[in-house]
Amino acid sequence: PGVRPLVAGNWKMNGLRGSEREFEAMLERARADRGADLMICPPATLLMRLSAIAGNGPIALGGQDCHAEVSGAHTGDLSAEMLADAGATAVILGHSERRQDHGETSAQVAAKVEAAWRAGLTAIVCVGETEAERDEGRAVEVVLGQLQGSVPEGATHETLVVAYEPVWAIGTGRTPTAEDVREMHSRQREGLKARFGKAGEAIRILYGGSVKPANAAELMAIANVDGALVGGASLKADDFMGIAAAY
Ligand code: G2H
Repeated sequence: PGVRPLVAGNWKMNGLRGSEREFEAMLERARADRGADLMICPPATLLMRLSAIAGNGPIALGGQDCHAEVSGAHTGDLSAEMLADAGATAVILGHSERRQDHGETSAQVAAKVEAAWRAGLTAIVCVGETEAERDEGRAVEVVLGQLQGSVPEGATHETLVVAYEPVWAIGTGRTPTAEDVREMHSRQREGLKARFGKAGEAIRILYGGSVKPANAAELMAIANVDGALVGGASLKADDFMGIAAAY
């Protein structure tokens, strides 16, 4: 109640300095009246540059991962404080690509969430079942287990956003049925309310996985879908703003 939907773009490992033009085009169009909060999560190499362009404008910035520790000998990693220092106000954590490619467990994700909170960042925690888990009838169990394990105590709508991304729908062009999405989001809402009480009602649950302008309005109209986490279709201003136009 009272919390605006969020449309967040996850650029993944895409984007060079030339992408500034695309971001500027998004900003330009976002200045018009809109019904959702907007965010772009570029590769970390672009955070400071996009932050300088974004100013206090209508598009917030986020990172795509952070280390659980504050600093130290962790070659190649970035701390939550570094992301905040570079202009991020949020960070995606536990994306399925990191769970798969880097073997991240829910316990590790939870430690990263704590680190994000210490740095004042909102954690966008991703959960989602694989195709095999869905076929075995375990989708709800897997997703609620990830949610329980990846989110520490004390979450509020200001510190936590959940992104439900069925792994088999990521970058594949396949999307679950509206009924599948409704069921999965409603079960996650129940889980959040059971754990966080009133705060659980306001925590945004985004849908992610092959969201595009053509399917955004239908997906965003489903109960307990409070926005979208958009991959491929967030790279171009036309597509990203076309999705934001669902609000
Ligand atoms: C899911 C999503 C964004 P895409 O990973 O996180 O990507 O929209 O390309 O399926």
